[in-house]
Amino acid sequence: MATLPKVYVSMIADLLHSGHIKVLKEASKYGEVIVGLLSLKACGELNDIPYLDYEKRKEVLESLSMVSKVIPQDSASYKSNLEQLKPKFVVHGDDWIHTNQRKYRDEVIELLKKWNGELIEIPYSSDISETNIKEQMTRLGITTTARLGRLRRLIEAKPIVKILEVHNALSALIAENAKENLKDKEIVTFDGMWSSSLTDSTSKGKPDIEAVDTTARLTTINEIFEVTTKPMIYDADTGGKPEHFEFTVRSLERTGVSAVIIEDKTGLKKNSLLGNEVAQTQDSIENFCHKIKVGKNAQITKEFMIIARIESLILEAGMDDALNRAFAYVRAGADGVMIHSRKKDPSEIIEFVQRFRDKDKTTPVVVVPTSFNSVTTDEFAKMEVNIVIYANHMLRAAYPGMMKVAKLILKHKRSLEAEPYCMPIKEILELIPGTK
Ligand code: SPV
Ligand code: MG
Repeated sequence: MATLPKVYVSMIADLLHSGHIKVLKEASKYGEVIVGLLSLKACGELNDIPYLDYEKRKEVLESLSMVSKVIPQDSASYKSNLEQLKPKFVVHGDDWIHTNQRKYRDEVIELLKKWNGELIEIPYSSDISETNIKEQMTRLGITTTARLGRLRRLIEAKPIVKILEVHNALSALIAENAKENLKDKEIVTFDGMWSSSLTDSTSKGKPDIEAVDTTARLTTINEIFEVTTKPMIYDADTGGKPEHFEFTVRSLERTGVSAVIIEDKTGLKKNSLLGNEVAQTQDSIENFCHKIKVGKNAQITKEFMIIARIESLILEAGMDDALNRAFAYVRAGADGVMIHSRKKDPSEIIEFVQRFRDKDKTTPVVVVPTSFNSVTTDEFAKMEVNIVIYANHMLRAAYPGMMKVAKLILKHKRSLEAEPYCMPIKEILELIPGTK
């Protein structure tokens, strides 16, 4: 019996719908359909993180009669799979001409020429698409567990996870919706949110000394979670006493927070960016490891992350101390380390990450480049940093605008002169969907 020609279809197939079925049905008319199913890493390259893991998506596809085989596609590029299979046909919806996948389409066309293959493009049905379904799901909201687990998937999938500070629901909507179109039709967004002790305290008019209690912090987070879907990393300062930290971990998990960061300081906590200008004490390695272990034992989900923050560089205890602590905290069970610095020059951060990565290739590394702000996210990704947190910028951006307008009203004894610095009333009324 003559063998059928090979037909290659690449898919994420997260939420399978009639658009996918149409492509697969059409593909099966040309021969034996092999689906290249995008791995989590490949999805990350397309900035499209699926809800379902690889095995679940594979199981669904394999049960379809038009699919003869499902193989992994480990990159957004089809090159490796196509060169291996040399299929007669590649079938795709014609929508990719207008998206960030265009460069992969061009590559497919070039590759197919080598063995006289053919690209078949099926008219895309814009009424049903994964993007539309995902947008509708976002509008409906997200469950606690889905939000909680998402951070780990993002770390696995993306070269770098970008996190923005939020201190109330409105700033969180910016983290949720801010979007920038770069060249090559690449669309960049933030991946998640940072509940900062500094900005949550400051927006409540209190100093950053653990004076705002966990209940008040969680009230802010609940308001944020009502209107957003992205995962959150929580700044728990020192984590308090180990006996208290246990309760914090469980409260955060119940709320749907993905990770907590605790810093290895003890006594009255002061903000790190003050460094040794104020009295600050670092905890012993032994005590802090104990706190990490208590937290890990307390957590109920397997996805929740406890990240250990090392203050050695902030407190000028030296690079070797920072590294010793990092390895000790990982051995104690920390799911990641955050290294902090208040120097403008990034060299001590670069050295720490290099020396840490020499010995530990996998534990996620987090940085907060408030001071060393010249380094780009792409550069951090190259250094094998996993998460970058822009820790205070929303609050710092809002305050000068408010102060300027307040002073202009005082100066001119009316608001006319302040108007150019304010958002038009019509726009603020339309800012939040459902206002009208
Ligand atoms: C925060 O945002 O509260 C932080 C980061 O802990 S820093 O202010 O740089 O210490
Ligand atoms: Mg803090």
